[in-house]
Amino acid sequence: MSEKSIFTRIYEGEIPSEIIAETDNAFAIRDIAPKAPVHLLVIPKTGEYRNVVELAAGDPALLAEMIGLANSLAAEHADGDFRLVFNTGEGAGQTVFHVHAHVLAGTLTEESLG
Ligand code: DGP
Repeated sequence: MSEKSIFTRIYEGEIPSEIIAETDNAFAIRDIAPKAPVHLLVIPKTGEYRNVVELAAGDPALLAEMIGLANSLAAEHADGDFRLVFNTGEGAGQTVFHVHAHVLAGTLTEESLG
């Protein structure tokens, strides 16, 4: 069995981080290194999908649930507009291989796109 991801450890309470919202199958935290005024992560509660391509093929309803949660968060924490980023693969900057969406809102900078 593969090791638990950092996000599973956060969801299970092993690593402290405030869960700011959740749905049946996904939860949200603040990114530890924000790249925009609002920078949240929307994460499935289980880590079986490594990236968004695997998630879209394996459980499209969960992907839709994550997008719905991102939309609610953007309405609550910003003016409702948001950018959704799924880094996919090391070459694209993915560091945690438990699929997650970056929800970026507020005034975006060049850095927030990188
Ligand atoms: P990515 O590069 O797409 O795999 O993004 C992983 C993000 O996870 C990165 O922006 C930083 C964030 N992150 C990593 N460890 C922690 C943590 O322990 N707590 C929180 N809140 N965020 C974390």
